[in-house]
Amino acid sequence: MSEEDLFAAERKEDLEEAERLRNELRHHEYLYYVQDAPEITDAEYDRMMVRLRELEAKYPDTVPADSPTQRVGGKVAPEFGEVKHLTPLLSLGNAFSAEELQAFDERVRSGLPAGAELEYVVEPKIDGLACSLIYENGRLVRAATRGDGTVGENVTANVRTIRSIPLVLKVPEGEEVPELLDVRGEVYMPRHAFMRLNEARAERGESEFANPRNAAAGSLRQLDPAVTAARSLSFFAYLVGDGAQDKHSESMAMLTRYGFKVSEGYKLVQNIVEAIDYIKAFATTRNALAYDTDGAVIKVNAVYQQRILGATGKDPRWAIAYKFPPEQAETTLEDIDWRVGRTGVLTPTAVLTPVKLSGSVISRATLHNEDFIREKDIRIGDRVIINKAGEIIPEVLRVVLEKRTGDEQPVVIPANCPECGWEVARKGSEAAIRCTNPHCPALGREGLVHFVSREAMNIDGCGPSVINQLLDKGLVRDAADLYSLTREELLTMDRMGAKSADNLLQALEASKENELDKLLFALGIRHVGAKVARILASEFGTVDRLLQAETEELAAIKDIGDKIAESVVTWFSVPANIDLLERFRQDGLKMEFATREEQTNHPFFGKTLVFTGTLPTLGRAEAKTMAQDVGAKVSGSVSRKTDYVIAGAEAGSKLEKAQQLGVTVLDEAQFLSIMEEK
Ligand code: 3BD
Repeated sequence: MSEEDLFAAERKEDLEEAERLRNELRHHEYLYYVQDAPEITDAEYDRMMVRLRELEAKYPDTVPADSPTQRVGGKVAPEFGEVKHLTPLLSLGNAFSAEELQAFDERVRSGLPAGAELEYVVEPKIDGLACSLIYENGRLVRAATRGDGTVGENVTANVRTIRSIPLVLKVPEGEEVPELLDVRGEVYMPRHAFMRLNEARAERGESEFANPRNAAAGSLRQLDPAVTAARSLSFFAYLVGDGAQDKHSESMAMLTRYGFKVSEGYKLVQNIVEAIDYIKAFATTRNALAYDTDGAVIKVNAVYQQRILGATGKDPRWAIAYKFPPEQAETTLEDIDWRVGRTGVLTPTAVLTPVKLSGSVISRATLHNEDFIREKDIRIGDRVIINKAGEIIPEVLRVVLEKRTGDEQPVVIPANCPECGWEVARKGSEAAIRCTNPHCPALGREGLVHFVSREAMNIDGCGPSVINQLLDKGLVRDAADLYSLTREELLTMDRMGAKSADNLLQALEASKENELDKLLFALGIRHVGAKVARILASEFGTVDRLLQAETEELAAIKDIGDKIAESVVTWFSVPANIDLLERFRQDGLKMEFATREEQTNHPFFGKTLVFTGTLPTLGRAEAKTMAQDVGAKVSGSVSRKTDYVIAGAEAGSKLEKAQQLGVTVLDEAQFLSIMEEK
């Protein structure tokens, strides 16, 4: 073959691989962000992304705008343009009682021909912000906020970063791709993301968002899409703009097929009584959802009936929002409890006279920081209104000033750390007050709690009470001491039976095999969260290499800023920290990150495997992990993209399909022998 031919052949192969990776990544984004049912690990996803970036960098002019690599376009918008909506985004009338819902139902029925069959759809009302997404020939071309309903803000670049929003509609084979589709829905921030964001902001001394809704709005209005991308926003679709379907429920089903998340648990009901029953039941289960809801929306299902009913002003006559009563209660603030966290920040918690709030008894509420207390002029002895911010953590909303007696005491900001007595300090404009003692015992304790936590070293059976005892008994002073704990030592502890002790020892042993990113995160280096830890681990591969890195080298890495770089270098310059790492090494911790180069050589790397039937010796989960560890993707269904099917006893339709498609079928022995290669 001539050199030119070789080049052409390589190019063809690369482009095919890139297209395969794009489809795989889209599929896994869908499984992860829409279905909530990932089939591969984050590390594996990242690896595919890295490989795709590599290939795309080789042929930059072949990169499609809707490649998964292009979610963050990199351009910072100077400002947001205005967008006129294709059809206005309607408003929504409110109801606050069952009677008002009955009245809505009567209005609906009197607006329709007598005896018309009437169905409603009821769905959770998500507390986010309304947006319109325009798809032309199946591709997302524009996204806009609701604005005043007629004109909104162009937030396309930011919306593209939301991974539960398909950049390309997943139109099933045999269905026509719509020329134009206007998808409406709610952009929201899940509670855990909201809490993490606020924690990080508090840590940096920035003001916290009052609720997930504001956080979502603030995140969507970022000029830099990279900031939005880091904010874990999500999206639920609730309407197709032009009503191409006959029924709302059909639109929802279509949106589901196209790859959107639609309101979880929406329900088709036959009358208003069933709708009210649904809402009553939902009121008790909504706190279990991962996001905030502030009510439920009832919609007439038949689109022709919606047309007959029309709208009064901006409110459709065919839909209504039932709003839950605000979850608030009044009580007395008895005291303020200042605690020191892992980073040395003192946070105030209100100690309250216990009061019932939506089903639970509340006796503590967050006060965030000193500024919060000052702004609300909170005093000890005040009657206060509390609510559930993010529906989970109670918060002091305001003081009931009318009930002041004059006996209330102003809040004294502690001058000394409640844990060690050292002075506290407030830096510059930061809201946070910190303990100045670098060896404050609180740091150690909270640091250990963090070290063993799930996202860090994931050491089960080592909760805060165990850690407190270990410290109190002098059995551990730092994280490395955990690894020299003996069974006998553990058995001297309260409520620690032989079984718990063995489990803990086993969990410690297992944690030694953790990849480097877990350890880096566990160390609690300032500004090194789980994500940064993963980047550092994959860039450097070993602790020793990271240890030698200079600030400039670190800051040159994508997503690592000066602040992080400095913090890492500082941490590694402290002799006690180096000592800690040395002890980890002696304890047998792995401290390495399986690098891509090692894996890419494996015959299963980047291949898609499907397991089916019962394997003679391996469990399904075990086989899956083995394959993933060498960089294979494990999928649940056989398609043209499947590279290998590993079939055991009683393999059914998947095996048949594999044979039909000509996919290579292996038995367990063959699978294991390929696993051994490399
Ligand atoms: C939700 C209108 C209709 C299509 C008009 C019936 C008012 C915010 O989960 N359906 C939902 C949700 C909101 C909706 C409609 N279905 N309108 C809906 C909605 N499941 N949140 N809203 N909106 C969206 C609004 N937003 C800001 C200012 C004024 N109105």
